[in-house]
Amino acid sequence: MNKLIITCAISGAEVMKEHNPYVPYTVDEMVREAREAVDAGAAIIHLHARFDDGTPTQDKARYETIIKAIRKACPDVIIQPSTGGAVGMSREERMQVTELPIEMATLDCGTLNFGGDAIFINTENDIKYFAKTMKERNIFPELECFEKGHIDMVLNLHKKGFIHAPLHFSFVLGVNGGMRGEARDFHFLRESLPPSATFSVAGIGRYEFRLAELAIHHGGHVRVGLEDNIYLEKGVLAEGNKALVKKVVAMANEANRCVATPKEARQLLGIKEFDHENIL
Ligand code: KMH
Ligand code: ZN
Repeated sequence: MNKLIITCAISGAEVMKEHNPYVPYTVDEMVREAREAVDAGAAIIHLHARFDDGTPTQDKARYETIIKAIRKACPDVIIQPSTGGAVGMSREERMQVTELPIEMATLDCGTLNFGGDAIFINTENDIKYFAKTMKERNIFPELECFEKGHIDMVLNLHKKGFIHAPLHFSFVLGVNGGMRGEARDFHFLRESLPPSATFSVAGIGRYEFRLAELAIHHGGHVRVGLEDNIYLEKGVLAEGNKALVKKVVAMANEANRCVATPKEARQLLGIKEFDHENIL
């Protein structure tokens, strides 16, 4: 089977140290969490910037500082900043990070309830704007889909020429207000993709490792990290992102599926060879 790409979502925008003390806020903490995740087997670091007090930010300068520091510690890793940011941010605010020379970023493909009165807004025009801007800036989008309608939106926009191949999807399942991450949900989404597409799963909370298991056995890729889940197992807090990555690596070993290096991940996804001179 193809090699397994492990993404680690080290920080998120909503999870706080009160939930798990390993959630990184400062630049040094971001570097620690990224380096340990990469050493454990992650090829991609999904990143939300924070200020030192934990406030989520899409501030370009803050991202630049964090990315440069991570790059120094992990020279080859794929760094994938979020353009989702935090609920309530404007699209201009969210897109600031794409003004930096980055190779990959998330592109959220639909609106959803996010609990209580919070709505994570991604209109069709937002998606077109994000896709166009990323294309112009040579940034490879990971297509975040929280339910089946988001996949259909991507396929429609792809057909109309707004989103270009290679199509790499991330099924983010188990968000309050989105689709659950049961086996039948996973298979329904996976079977809805064109054969040339690649996909990863990001299970929220208790879905993290259940979905990882399914993806490992069906040729998909896996995202884990404190953004999505703070527990190693029921009632046991993960001692950092590395613990979550190590658990997926053990699952992959058990299934005889090799883990991809960042270089191999670029080849599997169809991202250009890493250009150390021109990419942060
Ligand atoms: N924090 C969520 C509102 C992404 O990174 O692109 C959005 C999110 C998705 O986490
Ligand atoms: Zn995110």
